[in-house]
Amino acid sequence: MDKVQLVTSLYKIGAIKFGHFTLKSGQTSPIYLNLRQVISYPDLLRAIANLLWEKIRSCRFDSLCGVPYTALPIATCMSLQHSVPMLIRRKEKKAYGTKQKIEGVFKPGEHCLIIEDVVTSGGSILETALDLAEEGIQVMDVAALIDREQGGKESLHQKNYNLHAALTLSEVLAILLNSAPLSEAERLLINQLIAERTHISQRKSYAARASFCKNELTKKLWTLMDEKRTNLAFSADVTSGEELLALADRLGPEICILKTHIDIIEDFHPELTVQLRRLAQQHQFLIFEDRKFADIGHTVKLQYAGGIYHIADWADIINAHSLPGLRMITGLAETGLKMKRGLLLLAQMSSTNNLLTPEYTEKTVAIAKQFPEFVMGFIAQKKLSSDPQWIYMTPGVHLSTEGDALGQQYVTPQQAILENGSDVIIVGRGILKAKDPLAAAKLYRSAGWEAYEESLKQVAPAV
Ligand code: 5IU
Repeated sequence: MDKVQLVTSLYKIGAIKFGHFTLKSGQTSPIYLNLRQVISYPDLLRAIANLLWEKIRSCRFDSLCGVPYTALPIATCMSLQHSVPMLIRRKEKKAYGTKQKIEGVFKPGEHCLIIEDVVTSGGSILETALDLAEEGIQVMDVAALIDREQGGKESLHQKNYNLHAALTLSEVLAILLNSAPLSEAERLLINQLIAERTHISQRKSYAARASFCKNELTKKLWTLMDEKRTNLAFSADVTSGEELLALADRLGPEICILKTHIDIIEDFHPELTVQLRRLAQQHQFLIFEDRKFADIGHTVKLQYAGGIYHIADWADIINAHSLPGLRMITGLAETGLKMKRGLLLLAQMSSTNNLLTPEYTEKTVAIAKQFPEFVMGFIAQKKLSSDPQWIYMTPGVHLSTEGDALGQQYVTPQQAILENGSDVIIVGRGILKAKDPLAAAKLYRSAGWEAYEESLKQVAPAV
């Protein structure tokens, strides 16, 4: 059963209704989604379980936990079909016996995927995640059938939970309008709701973002991305200068940024950086030296401007860990501002078991706010704040999300840009190890750009 058949069936059984309703969150709404009775329609229940499974099949988890009550049968269905163990969270405190809130067999540290039917504010999901966390069970992903697009996804994101919704309410409305046997009054109401929703675009275009930032280089980058129609940064982790130049020349027309690790070049010579700058000018991309500074202000200043690499002379963008604190940034900014450069702070990493906790990430965002003239934004796995001045660049992007043997974890361009709200995808081996790196770069470029264009169509309504 596809989404259209499912949504029209849900309408026919009265699981989607129009009128005047008060939701669990206290908000009122002209649309009511009540999936409790799907247990009376096994085909629908199975279709929902299948749709959800499709959304989360690349996620990593050891068990499933449905948010009580409506999602419990959905979770059960997925558990049975895919032989994944299930946990149940008690909603009411047990007055006798063990008093435990989580039923089922689990090991502390295991990953549990939460299943929900409809997400409004995300409150019930957060409660479930909290109870699981008390038992040492980690939650990274949440699967839901319908996202009402009322801020639930954002509040879950803030707590580092990824919401994978099979349908948004906007999609449900569009499907109903096209395919359901609606009454005239319902048709009018849905048209009105869609009209209200479409002029509040959630995402600003790259061109529009240029007017929000205080760092001049970020402005230039937004404009470059918009005009060149690319949000692809190529991570050229090669060890020969000649190969680096050849790649920069060949892939230059496809990318907005060339990311280098200059210290892995075995035959480094200052002429290499002169050539790189010439190619950056010719093909219109910025150079990002992925140096990850992480020392006291005095030392990073020397590392940035001096040594054998003279990074400040040729790299438009550098990055730094926020670990050493504010004054390290002052050390970098002294040189960087003079040269009209930009800094990205490392707010999150893509590697498994890294030590960058949500609290560290939050503090990193707070540090950035103190240096808006120099900090461009973040290296992160997802958008971290609604402030449009920051740019987000995501490494660990690959069309196959398999990861590598040394802890790299991948997301797809679609996940990075559309689901996680990032702005730039950083791709290394996905391009470098391809038989034809140019063809691969074109593929990543169009995947990244399509995801961006799709994200502009997403709307932030309050229905
Ligand atoms: N990189 C990451 N993850 C991070 C950070 C940087 O992969 O969290 I911070 C770098 C490492 C490498 C590139 O230079 O991005 C990714 O390369 P692959 O696409 O080949 O995995």
